[in-house]
Amino acid sequence: MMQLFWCPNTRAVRVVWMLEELSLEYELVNIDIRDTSRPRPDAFAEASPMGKVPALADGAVRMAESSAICLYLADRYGDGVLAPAIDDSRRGAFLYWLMYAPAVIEPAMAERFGNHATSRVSHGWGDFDTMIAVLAGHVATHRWALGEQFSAADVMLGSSANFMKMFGILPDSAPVEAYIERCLERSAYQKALAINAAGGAP
Ligand SMILES: N[C@@H](CCC(=O)N[C@@H](CS)C(=O)NCC(=O)O)C(=O)O
Repeated sequence: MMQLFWCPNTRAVRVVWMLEELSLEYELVNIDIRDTSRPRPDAFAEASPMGKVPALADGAVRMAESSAICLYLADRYGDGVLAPAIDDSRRGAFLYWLMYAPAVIEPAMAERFGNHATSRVSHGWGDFDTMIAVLAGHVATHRWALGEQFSAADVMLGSSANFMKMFGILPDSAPVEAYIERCLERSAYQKALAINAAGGAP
């Protein structure tokens, strides 16, 4: 059975959401990210050179990075449901929004948390306000990242938007709030949040 190396209240919860969307069987292996002195499974070290969760062991596959794991799971097990096929014209937009979370939202969050100076042109993520404006503009006119079809991109965008809300840095934005609510209505996300609240118990 595939193993997800995770820790409650981290980005790993989004991969639990993804696994639940796909109704896959998996084992949660808890990694205490705050105590590096505790022994860690070899498979975790192989999967995550940075020692970060989430990380995945699936057969011979070892990998980390939540967006990469979501893409892997969608392509490998989604049967076209959570990711458009390689030759589908929506694939480009899908990849853009999937990567928008780690490439734009998360660095912009760090900018906001750290009170760093903005530099829209030279910073790869633009700046926090533009990041929010672009996200809000898209979800104001699209139910999901791709329109009517929910996809792995929404697992990344929705969980990132919900992080911003939970951390109190989401500015007033009715479209983003409504998008988070749409995500929270999904039973797979509810199950992942319940697993998280229970510390890993299903
Ligand atoms: N870009 C990575 C970020 C992963 C990450 O930073 N995970 C944090 C928890 S949210 C972690 O494992 N921190 C422990 C550490 O870095 O030692 C992803 O999206 O998977």
